[in-house]
Amino acid sequence: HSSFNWEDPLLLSQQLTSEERQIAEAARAYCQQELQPRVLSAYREERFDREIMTEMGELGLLGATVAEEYGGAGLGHVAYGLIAREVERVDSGYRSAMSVQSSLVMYPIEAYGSEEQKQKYLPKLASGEMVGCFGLTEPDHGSDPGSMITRAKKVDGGYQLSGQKMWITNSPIADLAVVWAKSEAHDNKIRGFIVERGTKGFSTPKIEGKLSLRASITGEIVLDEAFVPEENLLPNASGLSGPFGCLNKARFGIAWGSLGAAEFCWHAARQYTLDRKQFGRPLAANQLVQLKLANMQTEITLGLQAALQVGRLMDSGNWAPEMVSLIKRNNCGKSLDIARVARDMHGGNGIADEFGVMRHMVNLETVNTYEGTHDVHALILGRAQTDIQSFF
Ligand code: TGC
Ligand code: FAD
Repeated sequence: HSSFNWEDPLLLSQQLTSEERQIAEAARAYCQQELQPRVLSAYREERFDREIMTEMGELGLLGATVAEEYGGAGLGHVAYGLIAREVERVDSGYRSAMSVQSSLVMYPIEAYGSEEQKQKYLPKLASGEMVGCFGLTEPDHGSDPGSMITRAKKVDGGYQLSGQKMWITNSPIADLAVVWAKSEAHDNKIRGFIVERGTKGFSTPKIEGKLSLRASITGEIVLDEAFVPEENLLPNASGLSGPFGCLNKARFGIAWGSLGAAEFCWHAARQYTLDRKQFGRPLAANQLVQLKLANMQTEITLGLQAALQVGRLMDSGNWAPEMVSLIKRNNCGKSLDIARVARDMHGGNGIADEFGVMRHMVNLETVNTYEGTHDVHALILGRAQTDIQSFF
């Protein structure tokens, strides 16, 4: 038999193509060299550095799955997942900025947009020259976005949008927003609109005081009779399947990304308990500590295998949204548990921001909540196996 690789127990890297391995290595080098040194002060100061988007764009990390003719990288889903894992190994907030741009802004424009919209926006979003955001959640409608009250009223030459979106990643710095609203001219169906910065009646106040995801910028979108020209309506999406089509992609990336954060915490807990001595020997010499490390290793390894399998199925077109719910829910929940245990294993040092584990822990509280909470994904999976919908 061959020797056991504790960091990659089931040899995930051997299951990747050489292109996928190269992408993961390039992403890791950037993230460790350029993002890791910035994250501590960004988190302390609740600051997102805008130039990160330009840097990611230069490296081809934005719109990984978007076609090359529109400036994307034309890669498969597994490659996208590997990028998310490397970015989130540093911070979930940086991965959020990347996910929103790639899956929630570029993807809908590519999948539902007109040729003119694709040519106008995608290359600039891919290079990081433009930043986008995705407005679905409202103050009173989160898990149940179908009940949204944001409205599009038909007017001469376009639409007038009114309403409020809440908890929107990137909104305060966004050059454009993909906003979902019920359109009176389309039987009150949910439609997607590209709203550009500078539109009268469009503003994006920043949400202050987050205890989680502090290195990501979050805001509202306020629409006060904001005029959107006809050509900025996404022509090929109607109903909730429009925004959910984007969420499938983003949730898939999060399933990989959250495990990147968990891996950071696992590796940190292993090294810390090897280095730190109590009662005259390393903490890692204790059975209780080794049990925790073995649990972390097992859950991360199984979670990565599941994410890889879903990625392969997505690339071959043989997938269902419930598969994505299963891995988003499990991997985020397990990552949050792992971060909490790693925090504990660091003792008092675990609460200091320099050690990074508590930052990951509080970030993962958001990751477990957004894009469908842990429990909402359980309800999706429950419905799919009982044929009984528990929510209305
Ligand atoms: P339901 O009756 O289930 O479905 C309504 C219509 O939507 C279609 N659909 C999907 N289509 C594609 N993919 C999916 N995953 C889909 N899920 C549903 C469905 O086929 C149907 O289509 P049609 O044509 O028949 O009308 O709708 P419901 O209202 O009962 O849904 C309930 C529930 C719980 C499933 C859903 O609302 C839900 O998933 N809630 C969670 C909301 C959520 O995830 N919000 C995310 C906001 S964005 C965000 O958090 C970004 S953070 C990013 C970051 O910073 O990284
Ligand atoms: P609620 O829906 O009010 O849920 C509260 C609790 O009730 C949860 O525990 C939930 O699981 C539970 N619950 C809800 N319904 C049921 C039920 N039927 N049965 C049992 N339990 C239930 N949204 C965007 O559109 N774009 C973004 O870019 C974006 N970025 C975000 C960034 C951050 C930092 C955060 C925190 C959120 C972001 N969101 C974004 C919003 C996010 O998607 C929502 O917070 C999430 O969908 C949950 O909605 P809610 O907060 O309204 O909670």
